[in-house]
Amino acid sequence: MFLFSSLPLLLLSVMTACCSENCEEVQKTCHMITCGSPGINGLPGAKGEKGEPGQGLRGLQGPPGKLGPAGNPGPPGVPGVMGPKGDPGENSHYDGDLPASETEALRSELDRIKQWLIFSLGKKVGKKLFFTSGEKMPFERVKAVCAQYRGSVATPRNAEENTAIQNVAKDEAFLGITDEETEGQFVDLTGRHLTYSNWSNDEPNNAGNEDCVMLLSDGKWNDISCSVSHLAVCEFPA
Ligand code: FUC
Ligand code: CA
Repeated sequence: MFLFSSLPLLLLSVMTACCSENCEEVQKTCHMITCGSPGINGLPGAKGEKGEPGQGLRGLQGPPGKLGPAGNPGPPGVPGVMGPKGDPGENSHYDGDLPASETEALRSELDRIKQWLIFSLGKKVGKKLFFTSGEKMPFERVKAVCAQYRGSVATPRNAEENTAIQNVAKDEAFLGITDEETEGQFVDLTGRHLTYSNWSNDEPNNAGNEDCVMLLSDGKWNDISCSVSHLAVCEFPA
């Protein structure tokens, strides 16, 4: 009795175990046979061709990359325009009066410098200093050079000055004396008549038109052409 009533259940269990895999054919006939173990999987098929790009939305743009290295310095720029004038400095109220002690110190220092110059280069006679640049040039140029240094062409007013110029020059030198204005009337460069002269014998002779005067090596004077070149000797206030 138990065997008969359990038979359908037993059959159903066998069918379920056997038909849990694939095939309908087997399913159809399975209740008639005893099922074996599942087969081994076959080899993978050939790789298919690459598909078309998908239709999905693009992703969001990523964050900016890291800052790159600094570039090389550029060429210098053009100079800027000049700025406006600055404010007056702290000494703008200086009234020009140095303390007496400083004035005296400056005067003393200037005197020392003058003494060095006279000692090494020039001669001092009374209130005059005589210097030479050591260059020879025509008379017009001598006048220009002496004026450039705020002096004038050496013009002896007495024997002592004449000797001083002779010692500074040690060569033939122009004097600040001419008769360019009136032939035979020798004057200084301010136009004043001479109160001292030291002409060599038979001079001035205006040989071939001579309007300038040179100091000879012996200290005597000779009238000569203004266009020849002689040593420039200048005089300055001491
Ligand atoms: C004498 C001078 C002239 C010139 C000539 C060579 O006649 O008077 O100035 O130096 O010599
Ligand atoms: Ca002469």
